[in-house]
Amino acid sequence: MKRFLIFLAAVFSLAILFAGCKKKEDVIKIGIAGPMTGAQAKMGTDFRNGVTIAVEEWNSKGGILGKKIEMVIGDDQADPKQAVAVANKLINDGAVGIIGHFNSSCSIPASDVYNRSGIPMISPGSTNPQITERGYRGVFRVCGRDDQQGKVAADFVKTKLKIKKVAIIHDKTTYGQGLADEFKKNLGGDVEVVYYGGITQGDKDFKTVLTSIKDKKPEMIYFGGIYPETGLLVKQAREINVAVPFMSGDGSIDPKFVEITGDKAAEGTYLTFSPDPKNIPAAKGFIEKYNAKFGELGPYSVYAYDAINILLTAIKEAGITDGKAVIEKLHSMEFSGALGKIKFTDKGDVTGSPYVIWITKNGKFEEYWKP
Ligand code: ABU
Repeated sequence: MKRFLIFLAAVFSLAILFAGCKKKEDVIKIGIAGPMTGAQAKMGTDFRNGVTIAVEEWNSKGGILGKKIEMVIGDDQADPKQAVAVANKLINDGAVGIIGHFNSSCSIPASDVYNRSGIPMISPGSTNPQITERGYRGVFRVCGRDDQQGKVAADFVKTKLKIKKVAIIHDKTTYGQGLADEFKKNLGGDVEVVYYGGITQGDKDFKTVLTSIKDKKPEMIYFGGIYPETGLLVKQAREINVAVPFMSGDGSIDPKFVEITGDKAAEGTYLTFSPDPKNIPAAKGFIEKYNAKFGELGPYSVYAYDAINILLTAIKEAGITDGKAVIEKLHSMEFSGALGKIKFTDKGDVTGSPYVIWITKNGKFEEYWKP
């Protein structure tokens, strides 16, 4: 009897092991990481929506290497510590590549984990230069960089607006402070910086700092940060009768920014971002699908769509999910996506600087100036 029970236990264990192995081999898992909850959840949701459309397209054609693609979602809550936990979990769950993260302060520590594990990461929206300046062969992004973005913003302020006095605020994050510093550096000696200082992400009342800025009489207020704080800053500035224009970067160009400011306060705000994908013929099909399934396109939805398509194309062309092979394929291939042609530099950046100036008009965003 005892022997029979041991035999049964062995058969049972083998069956479980076999089922587990079989399940792993049935699908190709891709990690999708970003802020899925919290104040910046809109950006993570935009990523997930863009990726969902691509995965459905691939799976409807049979998947890849004979297997279906499965998304594994990682919610980093825009928190660097949580991003590291998410990175470890995605790897343990068997992800062979990562689309994410959104916040540079999350992408940087998470990429240490992916780099150690030898799996590729493509960020759709992390713009801090350090993402790709640390020599990690498997770290890529499909967006631009803040040294490019900050320069375009400063050139616009100097040459188009001809502004002579600015106040600069940042949110003390890798992205926000980094972008504010690039903007300030590129102003050179032509523009006087009458105020420079940080606020804290998550705070709700900025009237003290805005009152101090008001006294210094800047002609413009620049903010390096993300839309939840941008919206509150603009709204509260108008409430204390600060009427000068605001300017910010790609982290603020979201309908949520206008929604937070309420009514007309956001009008005339300048933002740096890449050109409108609605004017790119190759993006038309994706945008139509996105509108039908999820509603209004998010700023980084199309970037997430192209990022996963690039990753899956590299896996397909490599003929294997092995990280090293896929990373080398990503470096050598040229991809035609919704945003047009994408080729990575040796560092993992896209070639060229994509930034233009947008303006907020009638509660929407429109392209305004090209460098
Ligand atoms: N680039 C927009 C904000 C995300 C980040 O780089 O932190």
